[in-house]
Amino acid sequence: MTRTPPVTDPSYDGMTVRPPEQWAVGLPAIANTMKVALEDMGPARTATLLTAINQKDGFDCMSCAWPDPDRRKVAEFCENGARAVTWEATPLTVPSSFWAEHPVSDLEDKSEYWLGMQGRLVEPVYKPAGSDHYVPIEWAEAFRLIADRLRGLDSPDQAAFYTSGRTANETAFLYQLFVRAFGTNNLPDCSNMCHESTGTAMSETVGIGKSTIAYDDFEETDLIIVMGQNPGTNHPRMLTALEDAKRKGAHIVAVNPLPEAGLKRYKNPQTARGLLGRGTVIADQFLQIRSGGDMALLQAVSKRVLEAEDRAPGTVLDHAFLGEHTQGLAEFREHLRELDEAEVLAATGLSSAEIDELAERYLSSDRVIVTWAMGITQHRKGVDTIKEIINLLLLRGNIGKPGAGASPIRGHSNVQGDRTMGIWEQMPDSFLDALAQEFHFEPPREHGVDAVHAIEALQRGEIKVWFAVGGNLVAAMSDTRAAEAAMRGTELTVQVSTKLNRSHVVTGAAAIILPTLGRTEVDLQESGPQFLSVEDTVCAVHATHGAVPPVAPTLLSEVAIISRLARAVLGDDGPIDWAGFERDYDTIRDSISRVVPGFENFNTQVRRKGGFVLPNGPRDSRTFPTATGKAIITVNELEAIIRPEGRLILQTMRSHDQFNTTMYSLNDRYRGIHGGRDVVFVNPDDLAELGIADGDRVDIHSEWPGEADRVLAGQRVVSYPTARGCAAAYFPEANVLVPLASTAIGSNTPVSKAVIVRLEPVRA
Ligand SMILES: Nc1nc2c(c(=O)[nH]1)N[C@H]1C(S)=C(S)[C@@H](COP(=O)(O)OP(=O)(O)OC[C@H]3O[C@@H](n4cnc5c(=O)[nH]c(N)nc54)[C@H](O)[C@@H]3O)O[C@H]1N2
Ligand SMILES: Nc1nc2c(c(=O)[nH]1)N[C@H]1C(S)=C(S)[C@@H](COP(=O)(O)OP(=O)(O)OC[C@H]3O[C@@H](n4cnc5c(=O)[nH]c(N)nc54)[C@H](O)[C@@H]3O)O[C@H]1N2
Ligand code: SF4
Ligand SMILES: [Mo]
Repeated sequence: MTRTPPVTDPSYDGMTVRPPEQWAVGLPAIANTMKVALEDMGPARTATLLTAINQKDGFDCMSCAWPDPDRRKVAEFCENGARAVTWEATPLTVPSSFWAEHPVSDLEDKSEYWLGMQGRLVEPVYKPAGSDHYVPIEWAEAFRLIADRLRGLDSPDQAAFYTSGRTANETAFLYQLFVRAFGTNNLPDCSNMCHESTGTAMSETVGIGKSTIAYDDFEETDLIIVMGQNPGTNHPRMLTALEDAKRKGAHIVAVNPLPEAGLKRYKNPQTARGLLGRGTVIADQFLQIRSGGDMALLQAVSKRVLEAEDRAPGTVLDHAFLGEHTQGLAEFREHLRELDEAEVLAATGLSSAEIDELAERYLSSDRVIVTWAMGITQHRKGVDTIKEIINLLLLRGNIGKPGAGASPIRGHSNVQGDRTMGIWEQMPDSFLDALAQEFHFEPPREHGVDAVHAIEALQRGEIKVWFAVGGNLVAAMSDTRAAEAAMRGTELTVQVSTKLNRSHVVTGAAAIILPTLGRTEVDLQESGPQFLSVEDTVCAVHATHGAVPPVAPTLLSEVAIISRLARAVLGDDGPIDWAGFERDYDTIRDSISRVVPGFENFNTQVRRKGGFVLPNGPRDSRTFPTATGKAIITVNELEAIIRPEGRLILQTMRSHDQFNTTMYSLNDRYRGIHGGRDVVFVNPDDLAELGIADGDRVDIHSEWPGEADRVLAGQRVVSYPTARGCAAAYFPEANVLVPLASTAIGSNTPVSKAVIVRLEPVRA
């Protein structure tokens, strides 16, 4: 409570636009980190927290899912990690008087930035149907209200239970257990909007929807291809791994419509070289691809690999590997013979020479890693594109050997662990069987709704209660207006949260907010201090221990909230010992060790310094748990994005100073934007063609067949070196433009990276 929250947003009028930066991190990042942390938390709290983040006996950074190296430095975090910690661990709290002062209708006009800056939520609040105010209530009352509503439903499927990827393993396991014991598989999560395409593509082809590399593989590789990813902002410490790989002789290729600063040059703040020198060049080759062109690029490279094999039979492909571990090569070969180079060039916007160069790099490397994120998954053909990544890797045995593999880079710090723990609307029968055996009840088998299907079910009035552990679905979801209208149609929305966000003010008739502990806070239960665990993007599981006392004594942990809710809904006499779980989290881990493969002896393994790495068939032994036991080389029909005359393909992306729907500031330093977010980045040649100038204001119209335009009004045009025909704007604001029906084939992930738009100048 050392400061008062901002009453208004920083002024958007003061926005400045400068040329994009040519390198990432360096001194400005350190200066920024310390300034914000010291201002918000003061020196003592800052020192305690920043020395505990990502340390073996500390807490896991709650921001992204990037792994930690085995040898930890004193400061094992980045600017954005420190910002996430500061945002959560602010000593500022929302006072009881806040709720009387601010009607919900008033809060609706506030920005995410303003909402988040009000401080930590510390008491349960309830907005009765028909009222415009939340009022503080007791915990017991909150559980009773929710339980009454849930028990009053005609069917458990009339409720949906959302999860965001910050939820720890133990919490996620308990949550899905409660939801399934209640009787539904309606477990939509943020992953549905994120790496779902990865899970779908990899499960079908290699039998596991996760990275096939370990952290150390970055140090043993010859070539890393970074596709559709902006690590300088979204996984900042990946730049250190990329730099280390380069120092060991690896080459790096970046594939992106935007020349992101972090893909160009990195100034490592932990080395004198990085601070004082020119830094390290990251990408040896930068392929400025057109939005959605990756599938064509990958097919074209694979075709070149196959042609090299034709020229020198037996010397290019890894025949031993292909013969023993894969199927589908002949069909793939046949299919790529038909690939039309002109179509590839049109789809990618690249030259044949650029593609030749990438193919040569691939062919001259014995060990290749491909990493990717949202620039690949959030496309209509995202699943097929990832299958093409797998195809390319398989051709030369680049899965299941040191320094090689497929590595999706996950978003939220525990989004991967949540899936492992059963947060999925389609968990396989093997998991449900194990659950049944451990807890002596019959879990529902019918698949539940994912995020998009949940909104559609809400629209049809089929879902009446929305419960969320973390996240901010209303803002994160595609088609904001549709999502908001759908949410308003529910009878009750419940959010378990650390801080205020849009999902607390766009609610069902009745609404409840349950405040909870964050990762930074000590979690004290009857049996003593508890710890939780998380799984990072390369399948390493480790403990996370809170470092500072809770910001208020009234807070409950997420585990306590779920356990008490379960008792209120299901009663105390069932087969599941909810109170025991709350008392001692080791008992949750004991159950996990019997239900989830790879977690045997969980309590022992997780107590090892640094944790343990989950078994992974493809990585460890080239065992592919697919239907046939082989890795499957797939044939995928190329489908380019058709861009009508005078239209652009708009991607919605993150700025440097946000975490998804959470705003840390209105700056995007690397792209030269300061003090505002209402911008649209367009290539100068496209602007010339459209007769629009840098600095003009435009309304962005999104076109979808048979529907009225969706509009984001009044954006400032920024002339920017993005690929031709492609534009970019910030998520979540630009979510109003993404049609709900526009989803990736096979994964149902919203197509957030390819919205067909038209720019209409705003007349002064
Ligand atoms: N600081 C910070 N860290 C974060 C997050 C955050 O919001 N802030 N979010 C977390 C989460 S949940 C996630 S999922 C990750 C997201 O991490 P990213 O996937 O890096 O996030 P985006 O901002 O969506 O950026 C997508 C990148 O893909 C590129 N791209 C867009 N379309 C295409 C395409 O068609 N082809 C190719 N090759 N590239 C394309 C964009 O130019 C951009 O560089 O970050 C996580 N970490
Ligand atoms: N247009 C467009 N839309 C997108 C994307 C895009 O690139 N473009 N990206 C998509 C992606 S990749 C993702 S992952 C989703 C993200 O969707 P979500 O995960 O739903 O959204 P977040 O903004 O990460 O959620 C932030 C909120 O979580 C709560 N929170 C923070 N920490 C804790 C905690 O410890 N416990 C609890 N209980 N709550 C906490 C806070 O209240 C905070 O406001 O958005 C998706 N939407
Ligand atoms: S790279 Fe990601 S996990 Fe690591 S400190 Fe930075 S934000 Fe946190
Ligand atoms: Mo994500």
